Amino acid sequence: MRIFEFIIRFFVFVGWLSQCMEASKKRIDPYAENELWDSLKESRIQNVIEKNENGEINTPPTDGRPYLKVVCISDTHEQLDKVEVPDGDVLIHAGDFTNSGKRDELIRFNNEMAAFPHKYKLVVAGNHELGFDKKENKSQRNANDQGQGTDDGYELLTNVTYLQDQSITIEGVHFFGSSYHPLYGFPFYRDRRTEMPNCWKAVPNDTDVLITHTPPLGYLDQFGEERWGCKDLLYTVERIQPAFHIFGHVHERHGILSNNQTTFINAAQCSRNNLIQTRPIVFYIPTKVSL
Ligand SMILES: *[C@@H]1O[C@H](CO)[C@@H](O)[C@H](O)[C@H]1NC(C)=O
Ligand SMILES: *[C@@H]1O[C@H](CO)[C@@H](O)[C@H](O)[C@H]1NC(C)=O
Ligand SMILES: *[C@@H]1O[C@H](CO)[C@@H](O)[C@H](O)[C@H]1NC(C)=O
Ligand SMILES: *[C@@H]1O[C@H](CO)[C@@H](O)[C@H](O)[C@H]1NC(C)=O
Ligand SMILES: [Mn+2]
Repeated sequence: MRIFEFIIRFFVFVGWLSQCMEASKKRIDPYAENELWDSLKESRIQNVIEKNENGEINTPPTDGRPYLKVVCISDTHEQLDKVEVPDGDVLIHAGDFTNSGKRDELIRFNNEMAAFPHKYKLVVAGNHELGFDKKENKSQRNANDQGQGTDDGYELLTNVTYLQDQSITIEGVHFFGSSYHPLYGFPFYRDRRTEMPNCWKAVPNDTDVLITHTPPLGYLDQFGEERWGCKDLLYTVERIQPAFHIFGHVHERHGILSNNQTTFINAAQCSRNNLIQTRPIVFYIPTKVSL
């Protein structure tokens, strides 16, 4: 009897041990730029901006100037139907609308987007849109994701404006969208040291609203003990000073910060375990077209 109990306990122990070892294999980015941020943050402004019950973070111009109402969402992970999307002029999705870029999910997303009343629908891909990155080195893809996704899946997104290193001007307001990020094992991953510094050179200097999947370093980018944000993106935003920078990617950092030049919006809708838990973020921006 005793021996039997011992054997059971032994196997329970072995099971626990192997679980611990599995957890410790969790990939930590050896090039995460936490220490760099520690040295930068002293000289950076980070004011927390609140949203009201309608998700709005500012008000339309009060002097009668025309404006766009822009609604921001990100990281809906195949649950866009569970998000209450306010009406507006522009709807922005900053990536991760699927879990693995499945064809059926892309078609569903396209149809769901078509049903929204917004005149303009701007979409960038996230790291979960497998097959969207023509330059991906697929041998580096995470084991679970090998062979998944839809090559050139963005071609199915016929009811939205898909932006991959591209601009669109809406009533004089310049939008630019891009998907690169430094989280390895996924599409649009680029090496922090050798590739990331070149990734943002295409961002036009006159961008008013920048849309990326990743946050910039230090702004709503902390995942556990790692900072997933990109330092070169931070430098680019600080140089260009767009009025708004929209992103997602780090689910648990949904929120809004301002450095008094740019308003940073992490519009992720999902929780860490991929369930919808937040609401869209809304801002108003004056148009540059005189009537
Ligand atoms: C959405 O896309 C589908 C497939 O391309 C197309 O048949 C449909 O007409 C589009 N819907 C709208 C509202 O544009
Ligand atoms: C793709 O990744 C593999 C594994 O890291 C590497 O050996 C190979 O050189 C890479 N290919 C290219 C074209 O960079
Ligand atoms: C932005 O301005 C800089 C400095 O004038 C210039 O070198 C760069 O080419 C511009 N970038 C773009 C994308 O136009
Ligand atoms: C940034 O803006 C806030 C709120 O308007 C203001 O209190 C603060 O003094 C500003 N900081 C700088 C350095 O301009
Ligand atoms: Mn995501």
